[in-house]
Amino acid sequence: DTWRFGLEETEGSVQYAYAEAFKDLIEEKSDGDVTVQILPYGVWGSNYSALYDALQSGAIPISFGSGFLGGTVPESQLMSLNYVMPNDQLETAEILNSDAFMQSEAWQQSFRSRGLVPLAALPEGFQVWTANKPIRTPEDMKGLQIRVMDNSLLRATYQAYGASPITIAYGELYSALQQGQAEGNIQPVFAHENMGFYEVQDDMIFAEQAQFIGNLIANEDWYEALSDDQQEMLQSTLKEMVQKGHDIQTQFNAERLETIKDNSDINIIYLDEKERSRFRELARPVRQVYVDMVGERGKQALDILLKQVEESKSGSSD
Ligand code: 6CS
Repeated sequence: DTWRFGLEETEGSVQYAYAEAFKDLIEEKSDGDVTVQILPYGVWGSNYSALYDALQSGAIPISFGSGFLGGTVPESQLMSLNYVMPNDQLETAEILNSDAFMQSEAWQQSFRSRGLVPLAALPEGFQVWTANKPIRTPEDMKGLQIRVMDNSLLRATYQAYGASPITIAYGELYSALQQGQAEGNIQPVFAHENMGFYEVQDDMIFAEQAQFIGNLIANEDWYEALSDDQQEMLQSTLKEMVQKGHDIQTQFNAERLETIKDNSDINIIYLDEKERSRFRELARPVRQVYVDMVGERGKQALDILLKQVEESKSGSSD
């Protein structure tokens, strides 16, 4: 069997490194019966809707889906809420991949009702702002044309902060920033480096408002047609990948921050707790926006997540 695996990111990304480690494990465990074929962004195409369509049709039976997935699985915008997850990134990975959340009826049905199966969640690092001016307060963000992924919840979040969010395709973002069409950007550190975005931005701001979460998703018919042994092999691999995914993302983000510092004089700002609290307050009502937007099933998923976070060791970033 060949398992085609679609990525929203290019080579040199966290999704790519995750896919390589996943491929190694699956090919080894299957004794060569399964070959995993990695299809990065740009290889399958570059329009995310086309990737999610291929996932729904089964042409690409495994794929990541993240901030652009809201049109296909509205409930998936849960992963875009700010100041909800614990600040501890490994804990976030464990909560999102726990049976209590990942296997819950609410989360499973959100995807299954669209012919998909959520397999795992990959935190890819904190979402870090960039702009051509320092941002420490909502006033600093006022009217800023910051680029967000195509997702109503992110637009609502950044409007709540006072910005004027705009959506631009990932592949067109570098030139949009360079030409000033977009005035700010939100990415994990590795992506600011991997896509060169930092070259055309002056300030980089760590507000710890959210981690970037990639959803690993399978086509439902494809998944259900796997033998019991293959499903078990896949599920046990996903469990192993929780820690590995965390190791990959922390290493990538730390190394790429050094690369950015070495190659630019970008101004790096870490918001303190008091500064963060202003954004946190503004983000709070957006939880209700999520519930109003996606309805009861999404509310259930959010409630399960909040309960898990509450019970976690470090507590939420809220
Ligand atoms: O900003 C984006 O559109 C993309 N950024 C990353 C880091 N992964 C996929 C996502 O679509």
